[in-house]
Amino acid sequence: MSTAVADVQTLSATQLDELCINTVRTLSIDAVQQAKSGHPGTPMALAPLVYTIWNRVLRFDPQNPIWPNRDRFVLSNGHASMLLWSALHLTGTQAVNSSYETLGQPSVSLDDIRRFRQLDSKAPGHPEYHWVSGVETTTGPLGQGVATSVGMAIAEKWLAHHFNRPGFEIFDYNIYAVCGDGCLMEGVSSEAASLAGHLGLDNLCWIYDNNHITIEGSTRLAFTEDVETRFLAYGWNVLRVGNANDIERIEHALDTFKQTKGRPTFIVLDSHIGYGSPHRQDTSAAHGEPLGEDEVRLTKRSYGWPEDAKFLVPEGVYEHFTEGIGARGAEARHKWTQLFEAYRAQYPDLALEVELMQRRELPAGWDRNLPVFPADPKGIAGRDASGKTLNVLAQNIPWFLGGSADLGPSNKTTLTYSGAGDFQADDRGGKNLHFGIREFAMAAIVNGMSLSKLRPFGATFFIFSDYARPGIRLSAIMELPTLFVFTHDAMGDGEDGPTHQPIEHLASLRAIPGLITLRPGDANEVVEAYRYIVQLHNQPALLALSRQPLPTLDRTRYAPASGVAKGAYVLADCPGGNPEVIIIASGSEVSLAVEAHEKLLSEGIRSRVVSMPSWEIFEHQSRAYRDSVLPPNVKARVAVEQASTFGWERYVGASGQVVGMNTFGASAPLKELQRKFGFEPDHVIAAAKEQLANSR
Ligand SMILES: Cc1ncc(C[n+]2csc(CCOP(=O)(O)OP(=O)(O)O)c2C)c(N)n1
Ligand SMILES: [Mg+2]
Repeated sequence: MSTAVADVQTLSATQLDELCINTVRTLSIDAVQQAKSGHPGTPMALAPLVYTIWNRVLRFDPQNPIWPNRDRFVLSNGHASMLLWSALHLTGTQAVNSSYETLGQPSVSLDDIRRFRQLDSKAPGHPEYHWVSGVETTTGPLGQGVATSVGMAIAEKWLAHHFNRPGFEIFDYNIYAVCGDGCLMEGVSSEAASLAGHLGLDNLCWIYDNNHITIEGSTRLAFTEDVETRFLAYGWNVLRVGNANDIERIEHALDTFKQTKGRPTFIVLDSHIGYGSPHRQDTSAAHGEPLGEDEVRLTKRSYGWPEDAKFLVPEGVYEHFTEGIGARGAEARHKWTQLFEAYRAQYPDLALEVELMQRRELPAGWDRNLPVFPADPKGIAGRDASGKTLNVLAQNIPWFLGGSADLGPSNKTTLTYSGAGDFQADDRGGKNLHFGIREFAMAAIVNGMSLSKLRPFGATFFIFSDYARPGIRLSAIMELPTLFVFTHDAMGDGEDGPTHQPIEHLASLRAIPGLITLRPGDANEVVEAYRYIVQLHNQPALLALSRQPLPTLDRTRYAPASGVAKGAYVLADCPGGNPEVIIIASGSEVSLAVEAHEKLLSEGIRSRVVSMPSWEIFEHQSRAYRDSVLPPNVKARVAVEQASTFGWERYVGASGQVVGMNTFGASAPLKELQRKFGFEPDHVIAAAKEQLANSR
């Protein structure tokens, strides 16, 4: 019997389940067919899983998809996005705007699904946080979704420890992440799974779509390891459901997850990609192309679905979701809201914290006791100034926390104040995270923590930003206020040699849209950089900090470091302020520029030094301001930065000069490297004079 056309009243509970599942399948098939692009096979296979999680298990209120204690659902195999669009649509999940208000309109309408993968549709190719309400994280780059889910699980544990009180389980949610072969082949999922096992994150459940198929064909081509044993070795509880259509078994496995304490759960789900398609099932052809009109009909016939119906949501389907997740979610949220009101009465300060966090606001006094560094020619390293600042911020902002990928003592990111603690299985309140030597997972985990409204930071050497880069990129796409603290920003660790000396990193990270890069020039610029970063709501930021001491500039003589908030500012100028040559510098080269400048001034040359810690912030300023810092008529310009020269033409112009790097570095003491590569006052002075001569 065709369940789609039957009178809904006559359907058994099982038939109703099947009707909903086949609705997800056929919506996915139709959307891909209409778009002439997309991935139908996995939604066809995983519709029962997604149905079970959403309609039977997830504590999620479609009326308020940002309720803080909701369970999180992550679709790490983001190419199967039609699963998510179907779930959000059929549950009637509401859209929320950037002011956290529900808009009284669906997050994903049937029309959006009809316009799958088209411009402005709320059903884009892959799940996009920020663009579609109810999407918990952007996915598509395989492996990152599951890695991000580990950050969400860490966050939940921290939040529960920090906020829960006897009788007040304010945070007790779970995280469900679905992934495929691709996610598990990617190294980042191994990094993250290893850490999740170590940390005993029993609020985390990954469901692995074990379909033996990837794009090139069978997993026999390249993926024959024993995945289950691998996860057992990581310390996970491993379960198996041998039939992806058996929703009772799926529910049972999810139930077992909820009972499991002390370790995360990994459910292997054996499935058939393209389930129900007579000619495509179990083939890689089902992965990433439309079935074709004929096959669509045959497939619908196999489901007992009307063959000509398109985008059909049969009577009874919306209602069934309303009775399932709708009722369960509303009740859970209602109970929580009541609990939270009682909590507010008893713990007003904590309740206020919860609310501030949700809107990404800062607590009063967040900037008290920020250090001010006195002028000092010997100075202090960027990383040391950073460590002092981080320790103040972490005390002022309870939910500001983070750690390093095993370089804490070098990055100076360890929070050392009394009570800071280490986040571990036996201390969920610790504010020092130990990511281990797993930079990519660290970045994804930082994203997951930020998605959970914490203010996390992750740290490593700047050179290894390459290892974290895909996570940083997703941070920027998702517009998350994450923070990456990268030290050893140039050739400061000279003897380590070219493998440890960043060259192209600044240029390449400056190219990521929305990411704020900051390379402060002295200790007070470090503090001001933090002051700026902490106030960001929707942009990730990256600090490139020196390993070696930098002179702390005398701010009674030079402009105040608060200029950092403008990205670039006139640090030192000629009397009268009408320069004939401008030296632009960042980081460790700022004091070098000042030294050159003083010499030029003493020779009667009207020079100006612009400290430019951040291109991106500078670009946000008005043209009038930018022109006041870099007057267009002054063509004689020199940029000094111990990094790739790539891109500096933007500020020095076609005729300007860049004292930078065009090769890799070398292994030698810093002083020798500075001489070899021209980072000395005489070289900068010569460049400035050459510029002047050419411009006259
Ligand atoms: C990091 C990354 N590499 C490559 C791709 C391109 N890609 C998308 S899906 C896919 C195959 C994934 O296979 P699997 O996870 O088994 O998904 P299934 O076909 O079973 O749904 C590939 C290679 C990607 N999205 N992300
Ligand atoms: Mg697969």
